[in-house]
Parts: sequence; C-alpha cells; structure tokens
Amino acid sequence: MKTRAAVAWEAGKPLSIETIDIEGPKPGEVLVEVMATGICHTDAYTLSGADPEGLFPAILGHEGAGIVREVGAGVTSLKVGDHVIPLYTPECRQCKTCLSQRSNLCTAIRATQGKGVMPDGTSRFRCDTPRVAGSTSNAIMHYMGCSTFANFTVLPEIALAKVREDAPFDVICYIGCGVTTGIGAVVNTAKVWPGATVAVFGLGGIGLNVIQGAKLVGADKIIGVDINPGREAMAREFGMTHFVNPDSVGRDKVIQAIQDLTDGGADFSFECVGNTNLMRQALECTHRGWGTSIIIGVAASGQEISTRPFQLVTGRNWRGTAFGGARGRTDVPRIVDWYMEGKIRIDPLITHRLKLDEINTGFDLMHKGESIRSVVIY
Ligand code: NAD
Ligand code: AHE
Ligand code: ZN
Repeated sequence: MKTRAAVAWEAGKPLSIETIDIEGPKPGEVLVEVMATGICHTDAYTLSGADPEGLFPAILGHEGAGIVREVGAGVTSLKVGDHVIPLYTPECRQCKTCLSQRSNLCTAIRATQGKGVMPDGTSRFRCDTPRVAGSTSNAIMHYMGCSTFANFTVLPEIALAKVREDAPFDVICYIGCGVTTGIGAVVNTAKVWPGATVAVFGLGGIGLNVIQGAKLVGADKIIGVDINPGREAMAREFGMTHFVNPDSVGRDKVIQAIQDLTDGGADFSFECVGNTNLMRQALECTHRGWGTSIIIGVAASGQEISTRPFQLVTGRNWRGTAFGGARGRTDVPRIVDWYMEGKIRIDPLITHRLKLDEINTGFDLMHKGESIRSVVIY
C-alpha cells in the first residue's frame, strides 16, 4: 500500500513530504496507522548528521501513537483496532536483559534497529525509483524501529505498548519518548527521594518532565538551569522552585550558584541538553559523598565527557538513562493512565500542533527555542 511520509533524503536537509510504498507486516510484525507524532530533539540530532547510527534516506520520528491496522502471522498480544504507542526501546520479556529486571535495554532487536531495518534485515519502506545520487536501492530506512513520521509504519509486536482507547493520540504520543524519559529518569533511574534537592540542566521537552517527576516524588528544591529565559514560567508551573540562567550568573558560576542554593550540592542532577560541558557541571554541582548525576542528553559522535576523578573518589555518581529506564510494554500503559487520571500533566507542554506538511516548521520552532513540544497530527 501507499503512505504519506516525511522523508529525510540526506543529512542537514529539510524533510520532504512524499507518498511512498509500505509493505505489510511480516510474521511477528504489526502495521500501525500513526495518528500523531511528537518531534523530539533526537530527531533533529539524527537529521543533523551527527548521529553515528544516522542512515539516509530514512523516515525519522519515534514519539508516536496510533491504531493497529493489520497483524502479521504469529502476533498474539495485539489485534486490529488496538491503540498503541511505538517503543524505540522494546520489551521482549525473554532476552537476558529483560529477564534480569536490572535494565530496560532489551537486546532482542537492537542490532537491526540500529541498521534501519526490521528484524529480518529488510525495510518495509520503498520509493518508486532510487532517489539518492549513486544509489541503486529504492529502500528507505526505518529509524529507531519506529518511523513515526510516516502515516503508516510497521513495527515488531514487542515494540508496541497497548494503551487505553479513551486517551487522545495528540497528547499521549509524547509518552512515546519525552514524558516517559523525563519522569522515568527521576522515578526509575535516579530514584529521587522525598525532600531531595534536584538540579535540572535544560528545560525543554525532556527537562520539564524531569521537573514534573521530581515534584511528583516530593523533591524539596527543584533548580532549573537554562539559557532561554522564556523557559522559566513553564518550569515554575511544573514545580521548579529556583531558576539559574547561566548568562545571568556567569557560565562558570553555575556550579557555585547551585551549591549555594543546596547547602553544598544537589542530591541529584539531570543533564537534558546533550552538551558535554553541562554534563560536567551537572556532575560537579552534586553533593560530595552521595550526589548522583544522570545524563539524559545525547551528545554527538566524537564528543567525550571529562571530570577530575576526585569528583567520583569523593562519592559523586555519574549515570545515564535511556527512555527513563522504562520497560515500555509494562510501564507506558501506566503512564497513559497517570495522564488520564490527572496525576501528571502533558497538555501545556504541547505548544504547537502541526499538519504533516508543516513538519519542518516544527524543527524550526525547536531550534529557535519557541516550542516545547510540537506534535504532528495526521
Ligand atoms: P529541547 O530542544 O526541547 O530542549 C533543550 C533545552 O536545553 C532548551 O530549553 C535549551 O534552551 C536548553 N539549552 C541549550 N543549551 C543550553 C546551555 N548551554 N545551558 C542550559 N540550557 C541549554 O530538547 P529535548 O527534546 O528536551 O531533548 C533534550 C536532550 O535529551 C537531547 O539531547 C535529546 O536528544 C535527549 N534525549 C534523550 C533521551 C534518552 O532516552 N536518553 C530521550 C529523549 C531525548
Ligand atoms: N544512535 C545514537 C543513540 C542516541 C541515543 O542514545 N538514544 C537514546 C534514546 S534518545 C530518544 O530521544 C537511547 O535509547 N539510547 C539507547 C540505545 O540503545 O540506543 C548515537 O548517538 O549513537
Ligand atoms: Zn526522543
């Protein structure tokens, strides 16, 4: 069949709206009609060409929600009509990692996912004729196993969370990455305790959900750090108690500013930008003896973090998180419930709703710092 899609033909170029071919689901796979998709900074990162796993041409997008339209042979946990959220971190419940219960980084399909193909090694997306100079292939690659910038996409059964049917697609798509990553980093990875002090670097689509998570678990002081003063109001609405603008206090004074606010250092910090200098600041602003800093931001290939080992010798911990440590098929339906029950808020963070034709505007708004989340509605 045909589907409309925003195709990334090459790095650094705007997406192109095309009608392309999509093959039906093979055994163990599911055809999903994507109803809405968020635009996450990671999509921009890969489109920029900085992602070592970035392949072109590809259909980007990994923050979607939709409806099952066809299931392949052997699919047992989903049926036509089910509402689903695609999972770039699947949950097979059979691999060593899933069985360990120590991590959400399911390994069942990670290798093929990183190569832009389905588990059988092929792509379901095609264009009529090869369109990339020098290429004889008309295949278009999948992205993070999701490719939600296509109206129809195919995913393995283990990469879909079944969710309740009364939840609005144009809101819950954000649970497919940003909401779960931010709240999960606090709850699953850091395990922030009530009364803790928390510093959040970067108050965008992820950082604001870290703030929301920190408030949810009863953190005491929640300090936000961002160079965009326009982020302060929304961050305060979501629970931030103190705002530090590096351009006001001095970019080399941020650690001191946080230590002053927290009697020597934050119990927890979160880097939600993807900037290795900030990662260092985030570690070093935490408290001697027990401070834990969580890296969420994705830094480009070739970038490295550094600190004086003494920072770790004296008890600070440096950790990272992917998808907020969430086990998608188990945890994502619960987070949708939290939203529907009013335990978490998502609506104010969705600042722009766009049509597929306007998807490049969504990237522009992100780069200009004017949006928190843009959602494309099909
Ligand atoms: P975003 O663009 O919405 O937000 C980034 C924020 O960082 C903006 O508010 C911006 O003003 C701020 N910022 C930029 N430079 C800064 C600086 N020098 N000091 C302070 N603040 C600064 O991006 P997002 O969608 O929230 O994503 C944030 C990062 O998290 C990206 O690197 C993304 O790839 C990554 N990410 C990781 C995971 C994961 O599972 N680990 C999941 C989703 C996103
Ligand atoms: N291919 C990238 C990896 C970037 C990355 O770390 N991705 C996160 C999710 S970001 C969602 O917005 C992730 O899940 N990582 C774990 C994994 O297995 O990819 C690169 O830089 O190499
Ligand atoms: Zn994302």
